[in-house]
Formats: sequence, C-alpha cells, structure tokens
Amino acid sequence: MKETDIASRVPPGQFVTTSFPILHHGEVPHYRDMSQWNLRVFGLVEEEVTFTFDEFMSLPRKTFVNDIHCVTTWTRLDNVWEGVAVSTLMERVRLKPEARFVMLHAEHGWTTNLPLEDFLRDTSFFGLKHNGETLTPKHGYPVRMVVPHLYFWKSAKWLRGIEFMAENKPGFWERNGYHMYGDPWRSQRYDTD
Ligand SMILES: Nc1nc2c(c(=O)[nH]1)N[C@H]1C(S)=C(S)[C@@H](COP(=O)(O)O)O[C@H]1N2
Ligand SMILES: [Mo]
Repeated sequence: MKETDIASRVPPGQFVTTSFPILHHGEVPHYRDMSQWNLRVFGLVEEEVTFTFDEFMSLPRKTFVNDIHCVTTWTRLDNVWEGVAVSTLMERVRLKPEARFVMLHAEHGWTTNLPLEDFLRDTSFFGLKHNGETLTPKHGYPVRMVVPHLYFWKSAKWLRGIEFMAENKPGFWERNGYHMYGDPWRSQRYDTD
C-alpha cells in the first residue's frame, strides 16, 4: 500500500495488523440452543420489538467493507463483512422523537453507548460473517454490532439488546475510564482525551 493511503486510513497512534486480535471482558458465550436467543429493541420506541434467532437470520443482508481501529492501537484494514444494515432493522422499529442515544446490551450485561446518529450511519451494521466465515464465538457469534468509525470497543459482540435513550449514559468501558464517544481520528481513547 502507498504511504499516502496508509496515512489516510490509519488514525494517529495506530499500527496495522493482519491478525484479528480477540479482546473482551468476561466469558465467551457458547450457545447450545438458539431458541433461547433473542434480540430486544426497547427504550424510547413506540412498541418494543423482539427478534428471535430465526427472524434475525432471515433479515436481508448486505456486504460491508471497512477498517477497524481498536483503542489498544491495532488497526485491521479491508475487513469484508456480511451483515444486516441498521436501516433494515429500523424499518421494523418506530422511535419516539426524544430518542437521541443508544445503549447496546451484550450477553452477561456488558454495555456500550453511542449517539443515535452514529448508530444510524449507513456504515454501521449488525455483523454475522467476517471474511466469508460465520463469526466465531470469540468474535461475537451470532450477532455483533459493527460501528467502524468509532474505536472497536463500541462494536458490541454477542449483541442482545438495543436501548434508545434521551440522555447519554456510560456503558461498561465508558464507566471505567474510556471516552464517551471514541473517535479514533481524534484519539478519544480515555475520558481525559
Ligand atoms: N460483549 C462485548 N463486546 C465487546 C467487548 C466486550 O468486552 N464485550 N469488548 C470490545 C472491545 S474492547 C474490542 S477491542 C472489540 C474486540 O473485538 P474482537 O475480539 O472481535 O477483535 O470488541 C468489543 N466488543
Ligand atoms: Mo478494545
């Protein structure tokens, strides 16, 4: 890759890796029976929506290509994903006008927060496959959020809930010293940045 390309694609303080590191807090969920799995959309919505596993898997999918940037300084370029566009899910959800922020809820109570407009960007999606393979348990099977324009900790693995809120609230890492927004291009790593 040309140096000018690298400069425009790799945020400050990041290095490029071709591996796919695994990072999370807590245990990797291993599911035996997907009939127990669901994805709940709640909070400031006119009506709560719950997707079963079969319902979510039958939503229309798209291909997404992106670069991901982890706060621990690795960047992985040219990821090819298969996933469900946020707009596809939102066709089934009626938001209340007060909704301005989103809390993503993962398995075991892990959470991360982001503004509604970042969640709704057409580059944000629900990832099901990475580079042609179904997500492995460690990378978030069956569904992970992918928000590539923010540090990768906002990309909740093992997504189970989407909560719409009027006010911003910190999720798990945001309560533990990480930045509320997390823009890699502005090095928003910690709450002091
Ligand atoms: N549910 C859940 N999702 C999570 C995390 C976590 O601890 N729990 N860690 C985040 C962090 S800090 C990073 S860098 C990425 C890592 O994703 P990967 O293991 O697929 O590379 O997942 C994010 N999503
Ligand atoms: Mo991370």
